[in-house]
Amino acid sequence: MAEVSPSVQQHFTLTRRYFLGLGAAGIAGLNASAFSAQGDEEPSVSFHRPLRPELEEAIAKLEYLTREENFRNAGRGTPPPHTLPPEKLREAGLHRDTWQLEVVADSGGEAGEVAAVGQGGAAKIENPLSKELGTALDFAGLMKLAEKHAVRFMSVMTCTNGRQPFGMGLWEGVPLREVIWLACPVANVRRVHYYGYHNDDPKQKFQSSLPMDRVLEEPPGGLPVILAYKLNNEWLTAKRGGPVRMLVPDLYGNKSVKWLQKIILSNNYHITDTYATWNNDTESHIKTCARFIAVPKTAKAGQPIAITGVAQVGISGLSKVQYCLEAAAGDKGGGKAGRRAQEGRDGPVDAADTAAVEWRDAVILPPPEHWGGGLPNGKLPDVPLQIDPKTGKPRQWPFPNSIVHWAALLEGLTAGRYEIACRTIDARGYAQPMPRPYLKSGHNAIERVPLVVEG
Ligand SMILES: Nc1nc2c(c(=O)[nH]1)N[C@H]1C(S)=C(S)[C@@H](COP(=O)(O)O)O[C@H]1N2
Ligand SMILES: [Mo]
Repeated sequence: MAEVSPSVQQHFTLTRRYFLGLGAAGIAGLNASAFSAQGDEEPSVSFHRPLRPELEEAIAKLEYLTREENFRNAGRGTPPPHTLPPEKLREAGLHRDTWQLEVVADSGGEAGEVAAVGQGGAAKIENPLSKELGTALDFAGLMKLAEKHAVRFMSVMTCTNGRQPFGMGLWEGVPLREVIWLACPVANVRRVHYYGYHNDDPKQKFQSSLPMDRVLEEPPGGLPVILAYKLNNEWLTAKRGGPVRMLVPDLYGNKSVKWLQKIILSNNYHITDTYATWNNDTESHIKTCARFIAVPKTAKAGQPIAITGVAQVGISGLSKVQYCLEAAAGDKGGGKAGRRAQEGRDGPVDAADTAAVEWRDAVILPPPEHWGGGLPNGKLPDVPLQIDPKTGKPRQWPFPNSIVHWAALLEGLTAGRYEIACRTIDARGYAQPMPRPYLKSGHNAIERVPLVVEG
């Protein structure tokens, strides 16, 4: 029986149509000779044969969007703010009825160690949104902006130091720039610094920052930085950083500050991120990398083995997911693929490490018809930015800063102890962990798992 890692409890039965939609190209890579014709529903793309039941069963356990309760959680604090009892949450402004957001100019030092820097002097803004002045933005004010500016998009939440993505969300929010324009910045704003509720204890502050430019405009095809208030079309829970969190779609999770309450516009161009002081490269774009979801620990010789996984699709896209099977180290002296990364050595994989290994292509699953995430009937609301409203289909697949699932069927294995490794090839042709193998800018070491085939 396939073992599902505890992080991936995203089980549901996909429609038959979804399997049929997998397409002939994928099946060819899965030893088509074993497939027999059947099927009673019109496939959505050209397709000859249904999948082998072993693979169909494994794929049926994958759900594209992560349910709120299945996200991995990161949110520091003593106590972590989401654990406060309801009345304390209200008091702390962590309820839609009491939430307030301040957008102020750097008064010197608040945005970080370094106060306003540069010849121009301190940032100037004409209409600070502050509690003191009674001008802070409340939730009703945010909803007013939302009437005109709300956007939805799908984006992966992933931690610099995480081995697996934390979750794939459909987020709704107001572009941060709309809120910043309310404050009328007029001069000397180079960086936007922000933090969330931290039990009113400066030592617990979790702060992040972005260049003003990134906030005001994204590259063509890019997604805006938003103040997110919904996940999977439901109000953002306290656990996910509600009522409002920052959501930065192309960087690692540490930029997406939860329980957001304060934004400081500043001439301080330095990175003031808490995460940077913890030995992380906080400016790193999300990397492309493959991870296993379900691989059996043991199997019988001759029995087809379905394996599934997830690929995190970073800024450089995805062209392939590959796997390789080697005799376990110590058995026949194999086990070279990604060994270096596995050993925690932080750097490029030697060509010699992977050349000896035969990498095979896995099937990358197509866009689902049932998107999961607890959406009623798995239907997306109108209309996430990555979806073409005319066709209802993704404009691109997979899209950057997302995930995609993959699957493969291993056949004809003889008894022995094996190791399976997986990797991505990004859209530029770089094999994981290249071109950015250093872990402190995002964990992308090659994953390997053992498999015992019994005679
Ligand atoms: N206020 C606050 N926001 C935070 C954090 C935190 O500790 N405090 N952790 C960050 C990090 S490091 C990550 S990876 C993401 C995780 O988001 P999630 O808990 O919704 O999965 O939240 C980010 N936002
Ligand atoms: Mo993180």
